[in-house]
Amino acid sequence: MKFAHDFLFGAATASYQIEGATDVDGKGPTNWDEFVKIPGKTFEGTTGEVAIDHYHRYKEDIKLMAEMGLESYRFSISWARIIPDGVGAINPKGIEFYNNIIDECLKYGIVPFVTLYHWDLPLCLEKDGGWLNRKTIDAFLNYANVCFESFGDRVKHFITFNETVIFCGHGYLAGAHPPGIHNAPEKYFQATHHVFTAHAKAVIAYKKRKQYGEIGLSHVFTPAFSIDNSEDNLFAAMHANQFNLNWFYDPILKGEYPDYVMAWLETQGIQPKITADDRESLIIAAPLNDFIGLNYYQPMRVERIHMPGDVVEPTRENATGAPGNPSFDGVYRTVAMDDKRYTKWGWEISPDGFVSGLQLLKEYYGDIRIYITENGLGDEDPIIDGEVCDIPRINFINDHLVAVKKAIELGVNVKGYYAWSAIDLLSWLNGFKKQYGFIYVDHDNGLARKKKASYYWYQKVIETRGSNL
Ligand code: BGP
Repeated sequence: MKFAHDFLFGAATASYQIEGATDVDGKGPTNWDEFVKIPGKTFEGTTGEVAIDHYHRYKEDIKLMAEMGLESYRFSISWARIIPDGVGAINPKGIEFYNNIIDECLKYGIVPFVTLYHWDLPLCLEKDGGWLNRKTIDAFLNYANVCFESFGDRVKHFITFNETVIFCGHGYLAGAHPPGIHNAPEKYFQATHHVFTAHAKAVIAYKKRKQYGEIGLSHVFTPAFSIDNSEDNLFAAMHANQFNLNWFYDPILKGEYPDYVMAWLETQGIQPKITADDRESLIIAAPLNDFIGLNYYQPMRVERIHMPGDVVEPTRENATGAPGNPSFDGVYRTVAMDDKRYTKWGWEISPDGFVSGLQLLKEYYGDIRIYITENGLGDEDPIIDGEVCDIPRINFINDHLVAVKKAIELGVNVKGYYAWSAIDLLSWLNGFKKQYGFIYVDHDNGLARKKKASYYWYQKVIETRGSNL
């Protein structure tokens, strides 16, 4: 089977992870610019100050993407480049930079797929309470409107937020992302609610403009499966999916929160405060969402435990949920299983889990349009005779594209696939040690770019619309 002609083959990045130039041309500071200064937070103390200097090399990078045949490029806008203090004046240089990126993509026929919020919050807003402060909802709506106004004539695909569970979970439960707060479930749920409300308001505002594009949000997709058929562990998987899937998709797609999670929050006395206006926004926005983006890296294998609620701060190596950690409420724990394969960072490699997860999602939410907005292998790529031989990445993406094909055949409405990442970039907590790209960046040689084996392979996949998989 070939992928349909309107299926987009893409690749993704995020502003903080590639741009550098953190205080250039009027950009304001962000929560991440500040957070990485705290000793021990990132591998070898890496920061985004230079990252891979995409700010100055975007033409070279987009040219390489075009040569690879990329049909669509997912990138994010740094809020603080556009509105340096989060709420005040617009920085024309910031608008100009993203206009240049968009125009450069269009020059090659690459469809720009824009994320408005990929975790870098203007520092002033973070200092003012960040996502716990309701004012951030209005600030986001204002920022989103500036983006729609400035770029919406050429950008027809907008993602409001990237992975709420990660920036809120790591921000308020694990303390591994800004604002670095540990084990505060009440704050975590309140912050997620503010994000969903901000999303809903932005969706409504976008649709009012009649720019005739599509809008949705991306979530990290970690479907939970029980390690066996015991009643206890099946309960653990159900519970994990309620908290990690339904809590994040129900308010977006149904306009209401899952009863199961709400009832649990009530027993703990930590339900988020929801105003009548929030509720109304969620209800109005729900049917207006055009798609959901899924970032799939791995599923979760879970077993039931009975512990007092607490979260262990994850190590950098398993920061995004590799096995070993109890859930914040002490109800289940993620488990590494002998018969599964894992990456060097302990993330399970499971194309089958991808297909089953997509089927589960279809059961919950029907035919909603889906883009796979991230999927890829973090590795230390081998260099042999000067060539980057990232064969494990080729195998990984191959198997996951085959899984997408299977899911489509099973009736799941997947319209595009974005590999993470287009080019090697800064991993939030793992520095440059962990690579994901089709394009290698040589940090010992002035950040020179080089095509990897996977670059030529993906080029072929796109050229043949996946018929060689
Ligand atoms: C996702 C993020 C990306 C990227 C990716 C890989 O959660 O949206 O920005 O970082 O994970 O994560 P890591 O760099 O931790 O391996």
